[in-house]
Amino acid sequence: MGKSIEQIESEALKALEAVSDLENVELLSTKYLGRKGEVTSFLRSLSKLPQEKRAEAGKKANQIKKTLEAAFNEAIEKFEAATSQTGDEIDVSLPGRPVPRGTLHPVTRITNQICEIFTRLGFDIAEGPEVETDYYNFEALNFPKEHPARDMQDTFFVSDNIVLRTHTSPLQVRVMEKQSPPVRIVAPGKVFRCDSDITHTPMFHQVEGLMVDEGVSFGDLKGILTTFIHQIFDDEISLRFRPSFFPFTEPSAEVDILCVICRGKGCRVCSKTGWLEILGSGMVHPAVFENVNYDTPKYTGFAFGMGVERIAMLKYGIDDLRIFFNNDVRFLRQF
Ligand code: 2NM
Repeated sequence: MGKSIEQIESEALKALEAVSDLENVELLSTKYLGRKGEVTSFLRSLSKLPQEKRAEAGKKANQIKKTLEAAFNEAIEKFEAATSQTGDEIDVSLPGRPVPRGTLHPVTRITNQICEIFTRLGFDIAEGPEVETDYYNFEALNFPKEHPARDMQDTFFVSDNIVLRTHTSPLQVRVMEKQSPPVRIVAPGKVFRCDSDITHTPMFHQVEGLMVDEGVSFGDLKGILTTFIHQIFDDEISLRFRPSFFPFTEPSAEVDILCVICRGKGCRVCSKTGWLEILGSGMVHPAVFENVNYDTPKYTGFAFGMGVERIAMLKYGIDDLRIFFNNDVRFLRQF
């Protein structure tokens, strides 16, 4: 048989009295109380004792273990308090903790890219309220009273006369009220529609554009929009103008690009048509000009509108719209 538990105890307490720093207290603690320490080994060796001696010896040894634990803890606390008081442990040469750097949201990036292209073409950026009156959102834009967009099903009403804007066109009416032609603006921002499924979120982003002057023609519309699409996608991409209808433009045209996924063969993304709808456009309806007291037909103009998320999805190959808005950093960090 080796040392008795009493011997171990007195040795440990004597050694503890002799140490003068935290590091050595911890070494000692390991020597006696660690997994292979002397006290621990002693306790383990008790299983070899005959049954009748085991209980008493175990009780004694456990008491001593507790006493030693308390003594070591007290010593650790004493040295810890001492070091934190002197401040010796602060290493001023350590580099600071890095602050994680964020990235622009993909919708912000694409909005900026779109606006930059139009800025280079001579357009100004216009911004304005997200809560609008019925007049600016619908009436001034030639939406008849019975138009489906003016239904509770499609528009968020704040009150009878106040809505969350369903497009950024009301801003263009506000600009035209204040400024005579020539006008060349793009209006980026949030818009709201009462709609929610895989391809629709109740809030999304639009960029709309407007150009008004003497002699602005459908040819100008085609030229500006063709240049824009070539710059935002690529110079080689094929596009087409397809007749359409909007209350605020006449004639109206939808602009499609050849499907970036299947190059026109037909696939799931383009619903087997080979084409992807990118934006709506048209020559501003004379009724809109009359509402802002523009001299029609002296002045003519074109307007267009596009969904930013849709363009971001096509550019980045994203197939679920909702991923833009659930704030998963694993998605957002990729941009
Ligand atoms: C579109 C499509 C066609 C548009 C019209 C106007 C305004 F104010 F001049 F009347 N702003 N935006 C317009 C025209 C928007 O979005 C699909």
